Amino acid sequence: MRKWLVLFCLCMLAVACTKKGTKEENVIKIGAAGQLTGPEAVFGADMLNGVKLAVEEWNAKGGVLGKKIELVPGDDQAEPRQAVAVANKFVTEGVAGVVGHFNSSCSIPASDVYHKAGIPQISHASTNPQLTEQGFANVFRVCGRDDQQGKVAAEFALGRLKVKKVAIIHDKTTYGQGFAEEFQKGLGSGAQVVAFEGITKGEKDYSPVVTKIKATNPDAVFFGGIYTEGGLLIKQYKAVGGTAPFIGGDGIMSEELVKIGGPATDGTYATFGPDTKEIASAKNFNEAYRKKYGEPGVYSIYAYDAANILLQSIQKAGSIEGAKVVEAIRAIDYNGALGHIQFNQKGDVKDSPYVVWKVEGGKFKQLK
Ligand code: ABU
Repeated sequence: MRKWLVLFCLCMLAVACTKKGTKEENVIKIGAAGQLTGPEAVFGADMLNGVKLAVEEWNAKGGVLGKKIELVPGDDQAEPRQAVAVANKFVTEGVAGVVGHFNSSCSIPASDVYHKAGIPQISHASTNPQLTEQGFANVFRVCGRDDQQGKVAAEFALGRLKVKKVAIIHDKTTYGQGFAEEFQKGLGSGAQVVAFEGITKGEKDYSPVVTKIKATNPDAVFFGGIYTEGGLLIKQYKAVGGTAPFIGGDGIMSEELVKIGGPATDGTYATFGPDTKEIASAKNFNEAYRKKYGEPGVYSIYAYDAANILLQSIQKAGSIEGAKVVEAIRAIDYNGALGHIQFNQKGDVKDSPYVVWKVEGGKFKQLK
């Protein structure tokens, strides 16, 4: 009797193992990481929907290497510690690669986890130079860098706005402060920096800092940070009688800035990539995305291309083995929604043009 019981248990165990094995062998998992909840969740949804669209398109064509793609979302809540937790969870789940994270302060600590596990990471939006300066062969980004956009913002402030006095505010994050320092570097001796102030993210009342800034009588106010604080700062600065235009970067490029800051945001400038509504290669993406998810956010297309680069590289590598996929990403000559993408030795895109946008009538419009 005992013999039959042992045999029965062994059979049940074998069935359980086969079932698990079958599922794992039939899917390829990829991670999509960003701030899916919290005050910046709009950027997180933009990313997730871009990756979803790419995965749906691949699955509709039969998947990759004959297997369906399973998207594993990871919510880092824009918090570095949570980002590391998400990265460790992805490693445990056996993802073949990761799109994300959004915030540089999340992508950088998470990249250490992916590096140790040999998993490819492609950030769609993290622009702090440090991400790809660590010498990690598995780390890539499809967006530009803050040393590039900081220079463009400074050239615009000096050349177009003819500023002589500039006040700088940042949100003390890896991105916000780093971008502010790159902007200041770009100004050189061309303009006087009359204030350089750090704010605490998440607060609601910035009247002390905007009052201080107004008293310096700047020709422009630069802000390194995200739309959540950007919208409040602009609104509160204008409310105390400030008149200088704000200049920000990709972190404020969301209609949410206008929702938070209201009409005070009209006349605000931001550096970002060229308008994808004007790019022929982005047409199919824009139409497909709109049909499923509504109007794309500015970083949706970057997440879509990052996911496609990852999936195309797995296909090319013929394997989900990290080292082979990384090698395929390094060698890729990709023509996607954003146009042509190739990576340099560091894992940055070879070409990342920045242009200047302006809020006019409540909408961001690319300046000609
Ligand atoms: N690049 C804009 C915001 C994301 C980041 O922290 O880099």
